[in-house]
Amino acid sequence: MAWKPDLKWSEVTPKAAWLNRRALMTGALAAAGMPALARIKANPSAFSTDETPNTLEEITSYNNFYEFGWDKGDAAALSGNLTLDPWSVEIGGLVERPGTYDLADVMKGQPLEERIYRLRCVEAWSMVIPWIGFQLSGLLDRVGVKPGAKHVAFQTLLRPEEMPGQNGRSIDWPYVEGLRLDEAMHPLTILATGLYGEDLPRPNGAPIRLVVPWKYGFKSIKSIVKITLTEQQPPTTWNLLQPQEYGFYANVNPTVDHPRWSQATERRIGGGLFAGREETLMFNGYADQVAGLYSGMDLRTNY
Ligand SMILES: Nc1nc2c(c(=O)[nH]1)N[C@H]1C(S)=C(S)[C@@H](COP(=O)(O)O)O[C@H]1N2
Ligand SMILES: [Mo]
Repeated sequence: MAWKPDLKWSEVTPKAAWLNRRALMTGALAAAGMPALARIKANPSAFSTDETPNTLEEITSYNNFYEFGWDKGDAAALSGNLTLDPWSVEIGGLVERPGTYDLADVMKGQPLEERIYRLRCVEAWSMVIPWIGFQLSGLLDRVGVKPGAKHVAFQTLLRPEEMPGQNGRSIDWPYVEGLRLDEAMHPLTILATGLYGEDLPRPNGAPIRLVVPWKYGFKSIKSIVKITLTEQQPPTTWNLLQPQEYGFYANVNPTVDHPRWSQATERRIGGGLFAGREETLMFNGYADQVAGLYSGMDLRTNY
């Protein structure tokens, strides 16, 4: 996959499509009864892919967000009432400065960048999303990681009154995820607070979510309220649910199939009915950056 420095989504997208998207976006926001949001100032990044991003419509209407239901359209249909303000994140465990930080404080001093990343769901579909966010490492450095910490645990908001899917019992809520500390500190790992130059839409995990582009999408936990530095590997929702199918690592790997389907290829959302499937790339195309994190590990057993 090609890497080009300093690309913005407006530069990799044909102008007409860009203008259409802007119109559509404003329309979509108005339809949802939301005021047009202020543009976020974010710097371009050398980590961005030059692939054409999916449309805002695609990115906000085809979602996995089980807190709102099991269908791809449930988050778009049912997340409109989720209260985003006030929002705070409890940061604790093995850190020097534990506490409950409100969202503005979490973001304080962290340089916002646009990161156009590939997203590969374990269900074998994919998108390209122009996130806005900052490196998780910046936040971890600020709160101060204590020497014994080896992992980072994340937790999504638990609020069944506003998240109807949480009234179902098939998942043990809240949704939890985790990373090894070196994965969390990797420059590709971001906390996203926006996309397409605006605040993060609710279906995508507003107001703040993790994005780890070389792992299957389920690792990129949405609507985070708690971050805990731990020594032990933390429990993770899909691993708890189906340990034979979903591991802790969940690195995108075309050579290790899911027990029920192949992971060798993927369907790009928006590619059209007759678009062919694309080859899935090792570490979702980020092998040059992250393969070293797993040297000496058997990726077949550590799936
Ligand atoms: N809290 C929470 N985070 C979640 C999920 C979820 O259901 N709940 N779904 C995951 C899955 S399976 C995927 S593929 C991505 C989808 O992110 P997107 O909707 O922004 O494309 O979010 C991940 N994060
Ligand atoms: Mo997913």
